[in-house]
Amino acid sequence: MRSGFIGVIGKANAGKSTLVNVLVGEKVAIVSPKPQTTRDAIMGILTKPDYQLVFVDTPGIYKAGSRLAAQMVKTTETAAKDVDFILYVHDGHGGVSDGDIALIKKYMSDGTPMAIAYTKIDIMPKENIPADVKKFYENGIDCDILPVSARKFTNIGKLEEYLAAKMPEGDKVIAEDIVSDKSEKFMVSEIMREKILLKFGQEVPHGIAVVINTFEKQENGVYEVNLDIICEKPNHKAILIGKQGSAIKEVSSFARKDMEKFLGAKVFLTTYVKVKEDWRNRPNLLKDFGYDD
Ligand SMILES: Nc1nc2c(ncn2[C@@H]2O[C@H](COP(=O)(O)OP(=O)(O)O)[C@@H](O)[C@H]2O)c(=O)[nH]1
Ligand SMILES: [Mg+2]
Repeated sequence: MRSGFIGVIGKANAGKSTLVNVLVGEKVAIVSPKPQTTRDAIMGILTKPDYQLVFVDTPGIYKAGSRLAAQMVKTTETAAKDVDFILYVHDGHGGVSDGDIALIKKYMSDGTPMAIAYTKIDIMPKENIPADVKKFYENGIDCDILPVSARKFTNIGKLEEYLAAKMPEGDKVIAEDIVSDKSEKFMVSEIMREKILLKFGQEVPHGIAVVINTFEKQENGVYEVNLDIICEKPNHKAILIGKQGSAIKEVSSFARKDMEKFLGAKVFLTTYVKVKEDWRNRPNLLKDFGYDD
């Protein structure tokens, strides 16, 4: 038996959470085209008869513009330290920049074994792959590079086998029926945030927090979920609610359906939109909203 922790690192939007979800085979982290979708380190656990892979999905690396963002970068740095292996996720369709090379070298220098998942190959010309691999090697990046597509499941099985072989010998550390370290309540709040990220334009989503007030399974099997959507500005609140509540109705309906799929039960969802100015820079509010240091 082999088992170990794999830190999943890379730039914002590279495709880290999508890759972890397909490897685990269940959604453990939300995904959107917007950077900074993942705010916490989330464990996704894959258990097979011969191995257990514990992926630590991270918020990723980007320029911190707020206290919350600084905390997220720190979460990523910490997660990169206490692992057996680093899977650096590189968005192949974005090419290879000097910044990419510098970042990868920085993680290589820590001494933790590392490989690169070169992802999103479904949306790029195949002939770019060898050229990029050459560029990595010529710049001193000599770790293994595995081209994959999380969306099309290309080489996902190969990546899984590769990682399993890299894990140290040892018994599994987590019970085999567990796929995430996060609670159902956490996932339900994340589903709400995901639907907001997917629905609204650039400005609103980053300043959103979702706070669950009630999360209860009733005797009839229906989950009662009552939550607050926190935004930063009164005009964001107006956008979130929409004309006669049309926007919040639509987004809540999508969220409810996904929550029902995730919980395997009916959900009775009520949502409120509240404004907390500049909450991403206020330590007390960050704590209240679950973004504890
Ligand atoms: N075409 C394509 N898109 C992908 C792939 N993996 C992720 N994406 C998209 O890239 C965006 C960012 O993905 P996400 O997993 O949230 O990135 P993260 O910030 O690194 O966790 C989302 O819109 C995903 O649907 C892939 O293999 N192929
Ligand atoms: Mg993510």
